[in-house]
Amino acid sequence: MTQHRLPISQTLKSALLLGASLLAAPALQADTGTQTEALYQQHCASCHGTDRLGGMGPALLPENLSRLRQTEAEKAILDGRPATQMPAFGDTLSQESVAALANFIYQPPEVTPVWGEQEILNSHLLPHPKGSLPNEPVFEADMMNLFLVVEIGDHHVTLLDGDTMEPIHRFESRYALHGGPKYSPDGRYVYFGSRDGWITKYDLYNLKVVAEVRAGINMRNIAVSADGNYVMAANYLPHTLVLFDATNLGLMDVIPVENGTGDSSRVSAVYAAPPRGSFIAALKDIPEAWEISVTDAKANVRRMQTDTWLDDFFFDPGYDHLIGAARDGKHGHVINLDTGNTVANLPLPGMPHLGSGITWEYRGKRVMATPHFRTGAVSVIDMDNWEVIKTLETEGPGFFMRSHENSPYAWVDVFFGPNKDKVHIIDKQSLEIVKTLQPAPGKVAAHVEFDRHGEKLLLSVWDKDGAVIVYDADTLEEEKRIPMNKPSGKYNVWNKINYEEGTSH
Ligand code: DHE
Repeated sequence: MTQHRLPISQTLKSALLLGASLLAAPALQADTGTQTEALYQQHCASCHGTDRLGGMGPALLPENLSRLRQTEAEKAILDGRPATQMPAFGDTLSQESVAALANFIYQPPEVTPVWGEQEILNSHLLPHPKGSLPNEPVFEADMMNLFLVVEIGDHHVTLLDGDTMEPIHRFESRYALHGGPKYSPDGRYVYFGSRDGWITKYDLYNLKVVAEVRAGINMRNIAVSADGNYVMAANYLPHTLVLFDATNLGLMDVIPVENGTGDSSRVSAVYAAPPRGSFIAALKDIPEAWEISVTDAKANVRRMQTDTWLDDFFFDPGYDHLIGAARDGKHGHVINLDTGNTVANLPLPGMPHLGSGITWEYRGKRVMATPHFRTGAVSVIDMDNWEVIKTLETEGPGFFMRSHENSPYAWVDVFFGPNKDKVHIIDKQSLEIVKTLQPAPGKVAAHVEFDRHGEKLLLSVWDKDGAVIVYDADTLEEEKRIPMNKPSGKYNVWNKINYEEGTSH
């Protein structure tokens, strides 16, 4: 079932504007910059904004389009986008005009766009304020064993019953969700973040979007505080962290991200640090890590200077240390979060993807494991002395790693290269690969999430004509395939709200 977030009047207005633009005077040929801009204003601005910052459609700025090839953008203009309101312009515009338009949207605007307090406040949508919807779920299921599956192929989310592995509901999301959705501590609400800066709060009891706000123009991810009171957004554009009250997504604070001498930085990501009652932010352009706490409705920043630029964080279970990947792609730095000092420097030569690391008990001690973006390897690290105890060779660089406390196995995909359709299964005690699956030859197989009990797991076939595959976690046998449109991440309510050791947080 598709659900539209915009108030009807706004949707109608946009549709009328779009209709008017399509009926406008004969299409211009775009042979100068001015003509292309005029074409943009005529055909695109009603949905994507006169300033390209987005509206009903996504923002069309180079930062936001970095993941879409220009030829794909041309195709979208020519053919439209199925399951969205993007129409086909193939009959209206010449091939040259389409190419000129596609080129235009990849150029930076003359004036750097602004997204400050006023823009954030103006974007706020509150269709169902707290307390206005019933407190009982509208369907029957173990509410702790629900999964959300993000389908990036057509920007939808599917809600799955984790006992029956049957879809319960499917709804439209904002364009290009990225990073894990974050649940409220009781599991009733979930917060999604889109690359375009939208935060959506969704009520899983009532299957409705209850609040939305746009935190930035190009956002990385969001985090929800352990007490469930706050949501924080990390932006690339502008260089800000933004704090909201989690109840209705009301704006609380905009934090400019800069060092003592006024150099500003993109924020790579923000994470909740539950035992510390704080947020931790990774900064892309200045060698600092930030710890942010909230007092009297304001964010307070504690700066930790780091030896180098650190990205992509992982934390030990007590949140005493953070492990960050150095920009050189060859090291992991371990920072003591109380002192801010670097306590270890790990050789991790293949650009580790620490964000997808997991931990488990191995011979009486805790280890963490991470795949690498550039090398076909999984590093296993002793978390007592921060030494790499094993480097497992895989059939190519991986993206995501997963396990569950109740499972003897860890799963890692081979996301890049000729073996992108393979997934390795690692025995957590022998530290050996015991099985390699190739569920859909030629198609990327990636990202696993277990059910709350660790008995079954879901794996994505990352394709428009894809599926989520259900496996038995012990026998490793396939049980069924649920067709989906480029399913990416899967997120189990219980595992997330209990900070299960085998999954991301
Ligand atoms: Fe992600 C999580 C960074 C590209 C899919 N990704 C994250 C997180 C970070 C991150 C910091 C953790 C935040 C969180 O969950 O709150 N990702 C980056 C990058 O820097 C990188 C390499 C480049 C970029 O342009 O952003 C990148 N990521 C991708 C993709 O290409 C993926 C495969 C497809 C997509 O949707 O863009 C992708 N990233 C994901 C997913 C998660 C994620 C599915 C959540 C994983 C989870 O299980 O929690």
